[in-house]
Amino acid sequence: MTRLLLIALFTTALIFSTERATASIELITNGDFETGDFTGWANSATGAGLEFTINGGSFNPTGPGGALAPIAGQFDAVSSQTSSALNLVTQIFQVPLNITNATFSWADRIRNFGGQFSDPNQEFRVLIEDMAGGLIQEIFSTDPGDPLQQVGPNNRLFDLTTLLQSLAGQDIQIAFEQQDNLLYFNATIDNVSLQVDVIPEPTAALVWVVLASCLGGTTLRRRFR
Ligand SMILES: [Ca+2]
Ligand SMILES: [Ca+2]
Repeated sequence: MTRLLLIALFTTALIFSTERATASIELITNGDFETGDFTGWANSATGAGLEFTINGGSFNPTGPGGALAPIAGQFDAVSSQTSSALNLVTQIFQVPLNITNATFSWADRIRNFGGQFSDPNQEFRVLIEDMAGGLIQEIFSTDPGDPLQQVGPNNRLFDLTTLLQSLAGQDIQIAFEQQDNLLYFNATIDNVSLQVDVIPEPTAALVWVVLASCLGGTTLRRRFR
């Protein structure tokens, strides 16, 4: 009877661990901006930046851009300015332990009325940064020669598994930055997602506890024989 119970416990633990091994976590809050505001994000600007603005389809940025429907759902976020500027939205998160897969994705529109892209003064870029704003890795950026009007929406997807594994347990941030000093530049973002698969910490511990119980039970039975 005891043996059956132990086998049942161990089997349950194995099944439990297998199921939990595929746990998937979304690290970004309000990545689709469907709250209608910047909940979860920090939104700021320097110079003549007007920050990113929530767009429900009628936001008409300064310059020739004009209003566009949201990329997805009811809202997206659009950068604008009256002159040389840096507009940025950032979000902080803690990198989980035991990541087996990490996929970073978003959708954007890029509208550059400055005649050219130039790094970094007329550029849209997406960065992984430390908490002080120091660059850890550039994930994406426009480059000189790119098409000036990329209304898309452009769906971007990057595998960050190796990068995030190297940052396990740390607080870091993602940053969407639009900088300009040539002429008007509108960057639009939506559907920001950082999906990670992790092996939850308790799983391994649970298996070991049940294993120890099994071994302990066997030893006790042997002593009573
Ligand atoms: Ca949206
Ligand atoms: Ca660049």
